[in-house]
Amino acid sequence: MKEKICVLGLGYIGLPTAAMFASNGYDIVGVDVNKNVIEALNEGEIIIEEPYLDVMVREVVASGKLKAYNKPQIADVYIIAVPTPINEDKTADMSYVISATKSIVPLVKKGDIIILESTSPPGTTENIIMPILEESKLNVAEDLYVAHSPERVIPGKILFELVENNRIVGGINEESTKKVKKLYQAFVKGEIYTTNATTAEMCKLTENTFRDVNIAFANELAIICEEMGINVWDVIKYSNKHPRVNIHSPGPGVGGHCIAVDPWFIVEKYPDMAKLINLSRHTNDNMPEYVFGKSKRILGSLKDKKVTILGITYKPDVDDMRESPIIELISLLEDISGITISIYDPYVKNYKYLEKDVYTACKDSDLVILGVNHKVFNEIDMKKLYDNMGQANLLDTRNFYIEDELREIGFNYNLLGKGK
Ligand code: SAJ
Repeated sequence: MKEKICVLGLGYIGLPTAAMFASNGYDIVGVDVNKNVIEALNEGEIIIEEPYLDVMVREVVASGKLKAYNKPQIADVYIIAVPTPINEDKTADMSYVISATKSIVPLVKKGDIIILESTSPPGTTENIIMPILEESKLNVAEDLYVAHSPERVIPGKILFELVENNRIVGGINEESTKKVKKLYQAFVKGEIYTTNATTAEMCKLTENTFRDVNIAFANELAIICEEMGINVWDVIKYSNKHPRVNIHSPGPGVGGHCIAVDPWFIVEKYPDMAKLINLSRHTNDNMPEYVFGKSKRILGSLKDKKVTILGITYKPDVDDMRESPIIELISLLEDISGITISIYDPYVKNYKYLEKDVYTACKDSDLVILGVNHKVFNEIDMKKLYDNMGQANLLDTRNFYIEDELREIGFNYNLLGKGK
């Protein structure tokens, strides 16, 4: 008999996980506090965009394997996949994890499995989840199996990566780790590595912090190379020919709900020790401001100018705008008096300044900023775009264009990380 699973939180991680277990024959109850999510799901619909997820959800809802509710239902396994957003003061907001855990206290029974999937500060499983579960009057360490098993999937490839990626499971004891590993083996084809709960929590944070620190290094190089009058993209390209060097790419900042957030969870716990991590976060957070400054330098002044932005999502080829650094850039531009802002992003359906057509967006523009390198931007007729602009200034923050081609058309081409 397969266990019945209750998944709390039907967002970017909870929903694909629920659908994946359901399509492997498990009975799943999905729980969310958002009425729209539940109503849509019970009709077989989803309200987030993720390739193939709609098809999978439609199938498992139609077959009765996945049902959504607004409150947890009795089950054998509870997977907590609620958000852990960041507070104003850069500490983790654990209120959703706490209330989700509290909501299952009246339901848990001896032998149940409780898994925290939400990315959380180190110590959460032992210091937050376990004490709440104690309120059930069960002996948590003996009667329940509790573990942290972080997801590592990348938006846009979630279903593929859920199956193929290696996974970590960290239990509060060996029995918990074993049980949870066995459960995920239902669909995970990658290796499942086992450890303790706090190590698993720290691994998840470390992976994203690794990216953040490396991106900060690339961004710092970009600023230095610009000052030096050379091209950072060449420096990185040639340095990466060394067999043991792999420098990341600079850009207008780091977005998304992981890399820009997770390092803070380490800083929060060890503020005096996490110096490099803290500095890297600040370096990356400062990039929209740097791009803003470069835009000002290109035009002399942004006052009364028209600026067009191509791409506002946090990374290419997705519709996801969470923590997008381009949104921060837009808010800096908005403070300039008399400025006109227009945006073209075929992935985004609803946002201010959005134009449906790229040439209209660039009409009479003084500066085009490439914010995100969506592949579809290759289809833009750059000559036509040039003809539409007022002054043909272009700022490429992603090393997307071929400089010589744009210069030949007549553009004043500027590249983030390249000095004059
Ligand atoms: N970026 C750069 N330079 C780079 C690489 C990325 O500026 O060299 C920027 C991107 O433009 C973007 C941001 O960083 O704004 C993050 O993008 P990403 O595609 O690298 O990562 P995410 O946030 O979509 O997903 C990450 C992944 N983590 C790692 O690669 C270590 C994913 O595997 C995690 O599951 C996910 O975070 C998560 O949920 O934690």
